[in-house]
Amino acid sequence: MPAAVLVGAQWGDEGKGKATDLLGGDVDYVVRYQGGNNAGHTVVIGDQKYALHLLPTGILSPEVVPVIGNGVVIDPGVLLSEIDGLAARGISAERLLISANAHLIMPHHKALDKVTERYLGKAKIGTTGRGIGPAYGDKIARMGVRVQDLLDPGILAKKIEVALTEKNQVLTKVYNRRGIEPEAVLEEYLGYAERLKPHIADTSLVLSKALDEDKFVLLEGGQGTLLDIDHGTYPFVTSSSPTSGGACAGAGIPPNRLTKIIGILKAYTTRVGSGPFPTELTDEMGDWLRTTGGEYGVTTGRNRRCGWFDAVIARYATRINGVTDYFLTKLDVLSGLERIPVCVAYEVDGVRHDEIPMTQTDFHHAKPIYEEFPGWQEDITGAKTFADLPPNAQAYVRTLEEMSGAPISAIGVGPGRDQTVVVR
Ligand code: 2SA
Ligand code: GDP
Ligand code: MG
Repeated sequence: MPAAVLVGAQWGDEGKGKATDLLGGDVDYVVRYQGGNNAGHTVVIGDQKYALHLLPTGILSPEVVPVIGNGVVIDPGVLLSEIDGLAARGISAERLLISANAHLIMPHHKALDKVTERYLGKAKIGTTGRGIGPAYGDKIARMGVRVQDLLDPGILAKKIEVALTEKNQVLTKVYNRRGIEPEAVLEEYLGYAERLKPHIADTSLVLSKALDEDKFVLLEGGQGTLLDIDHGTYPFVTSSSPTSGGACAGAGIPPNRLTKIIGILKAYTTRVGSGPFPTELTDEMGDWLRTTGGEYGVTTGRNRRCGWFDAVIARYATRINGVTDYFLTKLDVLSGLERIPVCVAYEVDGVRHDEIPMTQTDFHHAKPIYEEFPGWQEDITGAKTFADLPPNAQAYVRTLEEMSGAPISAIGVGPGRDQTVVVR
């Protein structure tokens, strides 16, 4: 049976949480494959709103097994408080499986994330400050602490000791901060181990068996294509691979299991944190999109930067991820505009670019070339079918589909579970 990937096509916050939740009824496993509690996925069910950070969105569907894959970096304290928060609202995390190979975010990762951002000053990345980059850095440098180390107190103690011998030098000598006591960290993490033990599993094996048994596995990406460590706007990216290619490595399943790549595409563009953003609107129009679309960080509460739809980026996302279907979200936010500009190409120092420029230097100088499309005045939040949408909204969707190069199969017309128009 198939595995499907759900991936953000822009800079994150496209509405992946809602999209995963919608598919939840049909799937057996929902797997996070990268990132950590930098992610913020909002799901609205009736009058209840859930903001998930580390737990897969599948946690909200009782028949789904939620899985945290090996590619994720886990802050165990945050994970347990998220589990407790949901338990207080009557949602059980008993089914949760956590890969033994996933890496742990340690106190020094959070300290270093904050201090390095301060050190960069105006050149900062604008991270979420959750220790994501330093945790992945240690993973790649083979200095990481993994979930399975929680099961072996001797190894855990040694790994913490080795890591802090180096990191305390950096914290105290380079950044003039207080060092971190290894004994206190060990005690804290052994406490987490007790509670997390029943969830730890060989999740690659579990998923492989599930696929052999004809179960449906949904791989849920965090962040988005342009925040990918390789394919995003480096260095203004996150430290993992949200793109579909990263899904297999981060979940431990082979590429030939994937049958569907669902891209989540917002009807306009947002970005949170630093870095190039050609269609950004720094005027009242940008403020209007932020207010109307509720564009504030789910994890940090930061204002999201807002701008028009960028078809160059959508085409790029189609290509990099191999998108088979798009879910276009937040079309309702654009209701009421006279005309809607769409970026169709860039101009860089007098030269037209139909693709993202090869160098970041050029991308920083990219100016959008716009085409304008007529807007619609009707409220579309109650639309149930494509035919319910005003002609200009239908034409806007068809235009984005053509420019993106992959079919738009569903359209979001509001945050609620039932506010979705299925096109095909
Ligand atoms: P990090 O913390 O190392 O991953 O930050 C590196 C860059 O990645 C961006 N990033 C995000 N962008 C959009 N949404 C994210 N999740 C939250 C949300 C963000 C929030 O859902 O709203 O609350 O601020 C997310 N996570 C990481 C980040 O802004 C940096 O540009
Ligand atoms: P994610 O990180 O991709 O899961 O997205 P976020 O949850 O960070 O941000 C998306 C926001 O848009 C959330 O507040 C959702 O409730 C909301 N949302 C999702 N789809 C729609 C839609 O079609 N219309 C409207 N108005 N809001 C939506
Ligand atoms: Mg988000």
